[in-house]
Order: sequence, then C-alpha cells, then structure tokens
Amino acid sequence: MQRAVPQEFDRVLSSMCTEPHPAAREAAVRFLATNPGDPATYQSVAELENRAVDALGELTGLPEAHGYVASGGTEANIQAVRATRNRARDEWPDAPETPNVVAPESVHFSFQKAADVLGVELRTVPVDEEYRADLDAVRASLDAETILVVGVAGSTEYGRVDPIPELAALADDTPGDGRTFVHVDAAWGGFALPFTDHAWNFAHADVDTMTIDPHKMGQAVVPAGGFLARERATLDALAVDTPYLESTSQATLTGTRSGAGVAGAAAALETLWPDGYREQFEESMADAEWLADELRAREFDVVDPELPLVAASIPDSLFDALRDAGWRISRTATGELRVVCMPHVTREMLRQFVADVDSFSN
Ligand code: 0PR
Repeated sequence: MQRAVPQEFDRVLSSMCTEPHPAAREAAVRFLATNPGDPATYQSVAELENRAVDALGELTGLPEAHGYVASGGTEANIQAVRATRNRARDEWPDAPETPNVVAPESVHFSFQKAADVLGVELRTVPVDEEYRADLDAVRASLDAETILVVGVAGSTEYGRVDPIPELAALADDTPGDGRTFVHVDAAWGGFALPFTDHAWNFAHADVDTMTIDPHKMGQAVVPAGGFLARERATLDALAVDTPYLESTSQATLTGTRSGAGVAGAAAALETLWPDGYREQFEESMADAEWLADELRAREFDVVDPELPLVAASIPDSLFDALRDAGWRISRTATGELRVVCMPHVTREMLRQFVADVDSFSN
C-alpha cells in the first residue's frame, strides 16, 4: 500500500516518529482536553488506557500486564529503574547501598537520566561485533548490588536485539541474596518484533518490566510511551498517595498527562494489532533490505538490517551533500549513516534518496 507522504515527513529518514494512523489522530483530537492522571474524573480515557495496556500485554506475551501509557520511552525507562530501586530497597534482605544497573553500551541515553535522578550507578558494558550485549562482559559486571539488568530489543543506532533469555539467566545467577530484576527496552522494536523469530518478550524469558512505545512504530500520536510490568508490586512500588483526588494513588512520573496520547494509543492498537502492524513490518523490512542491497551494490559498508533500520558507512562529504539536499538523516556515534524505515518512509522516497546518493557520488 502506498500512501502520500505528509509534508512534515517529507525526506525524514532519521526519526522514530511517524505519521499516526487516522484512527489514532481522530481519537487523540476527541480526548485532547482530558487528563488520565485523574482517572476518577476522566473515566472514559481511563478505560481506554486499560484497553491499551491489555493490548500491549497481548502483544508482549503478558495478557495480565500491569502498566500505563507514559509520555515516551524516556519516562518508561526511568520508571523501570525507579520501581526496581524501590523494590530492592524494600524487599532485599539488606538494601543495597549503591545499587547498580548493568546495561549494554547500546542502551538509550534515557538510562543516563534515570541513573542521574535516581542515584543509582549505570554500568554500561561493551557489545559484541554484532552490536548486541556481550554476555561475558555483562557477567563480569554483575555484583551483589546489581538490582537490574537491561536488554535492548531494537537498539536506537542499529536496530539490534540483545539475547534476552540469556541476559535474564545471568540476572538470575547474580551474586548476593537480593533478586536482580530484568528490563527490556523495546521502545522502538516492540511493534516489529512480534513478526520475527526473536526471543524478546515476557513469554520468552523472566522479564520484569518493558518499555514499548506506541508513538514510535505503533503509529499512535505523540506522546504515547508504554510501561509494562509483570507484577502488580512493581506498579505499587511507584505509587504515591494522592489525598485530594478521588483516586487514591498515582504510579506515573508525570501528573497531568495527555488524554490525546492515551486515546491515540488505544485506537492505534485496536485498529492495527495484529494484521496492520504485520503488514507494515513486512513492507518496512523489505524496504530496509532493498536499501541495504542498493548501498552495498555501491560498495558502502552496510550493517545487515535485522529490523527496519539501515546503517552504512558513507563519506562525510556525501552525508553533508544529502543533508544539504534536504534529507533528514542522522549518524551513529561512530559516524555511520542511519536510515530508520518508519511507516512514512516509502520505497519511492528511498529510490529518490538512492538517486541522490548516485548524483552526489559522481
Ligand atoms: N529507548 C529506545 C531504544 C529509543 O530508541 C528511544 C528513543 C527511547 C528509549 C526514548 O524514547 P522517547 O524519545 O520517546 O523518550 N529513540 C530516538 C532517539 O533518541 C528518539 C527519537 C525520536 C529521535 C524521533 C528523533 C526523532 O525525530 O534517537
């Protein structure tokens, strides 16, 4: 299916946002002025949030998921670290003095924010030559104060999926008496992974919490992140009392929240899961493979796309010329071109991009 590319997404190849599904846009407008942070007052949007969480649970192999629609992946990741820190403090035989979180160096920078605001140590460890968490390096970093092991399911730079069951097994074997929790960041990859063979979700491993964002590949409106937990106790560990509201506690990080984001997420999920997401994944994955082949044919080094994201080494002068021509592209930390094949990125757009690559290469 070819859709016209809306103007704000014309030539945008670097973003993880995309054109929302029309049903999400419509629902968002209808709930613009509501606040799911006050569910006893705004009951219909609160009900939509429950439906969105149920749908996200189904998609991630956890039909009885607990969670909420956050402002984005950053909030969901911060909340995962916060809930874990609180649970370790309250449940471990001896509360850890300086809790640490072990994550591959491919984790999103939101974990730096989490560590900073929560007073935990973030230990990032190297990735292997396939850009996935190196299990030996993870093992070597674990100690008796490791409260959380993080795996990324769809990394920001390369779209790679860490070995989640193996990471969960390592967390299980952590030295010390306290339980080490496992978080999966599927903020971007979560809406593609159900259609792959990857072991990434709650059904595949002993995962405690997950980030999965409707406002990325879920085709919802911004802001709509997803925070999911296996146990009710995890949400309880986040809850604070709200004495003057009719609802008595609040687990979210933000207070007043966007009803538009919540309603948009529920509408997108109800419209697209599973067939619409599958079709989109297949189309975007085919586009990513096409682009990878075209770039390889021009003798650029290409990182094999595992999810719809292509990284390739191109000369700086070519990168700059493409940017000057209006292409919105970005680079990995080591300088490779990064193209994220989001739903608004069509084969036609990529053909024009490759034509520009050719014209600026000569
Ligand atoms: N986890 C992963 C794996 C991510 O890729 C991102 C965002 C986050 C968490 C944080 O999500 P929020 O930005 O929703 O809080 N990754 C993109 C990035 O930082 C976000 C992005 C989106 C960037 C749209 C540009 C853009 O136009 O690159």
